[in-house]
Amino acid sequence: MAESDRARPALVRFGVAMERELLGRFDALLESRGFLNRSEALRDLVRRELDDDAWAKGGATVATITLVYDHHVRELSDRLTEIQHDYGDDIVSALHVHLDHHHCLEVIAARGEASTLKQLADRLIGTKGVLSGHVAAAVVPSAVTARARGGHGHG
Ligand code: NI
Repeated sequence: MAESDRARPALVRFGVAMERELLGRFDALLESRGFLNRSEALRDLVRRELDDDAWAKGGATVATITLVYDHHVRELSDRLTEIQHDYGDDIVSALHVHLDHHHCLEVIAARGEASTLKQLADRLIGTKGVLSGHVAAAVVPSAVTARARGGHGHG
């Protein structure tokens, strides 16, 4: 038995009734997105809904915040750094890429309460001069967001 098979949680089957026309549109969507089957596509949809729900309600989440900005805008880099220092306990890591002479890309990884991470994201993305901002959040088991951060090995 392969390692991945052993780690996979048990699946429960259930029937879904759907209008034929709706199902046809769903099938077309999952084909265009490269899903292997309806179950895989449904699981993906459900996970995304749960992520959005936790993000909306303030549950424990991990999130990446992506920013693109022009570092020549006066004091913008300083302001973004200052905001990140206010959330030092929640930010796990930050990646900074100098895209060209003007533009910087920053990807910030954070974990904690969704309400706190949302506030952080809103402040960063809302800072004047930020050209593009995006948040991707995911629900994780509570152990992952706990303050005691042991980490784990891969392989
Ligand atoms: Ni830069």
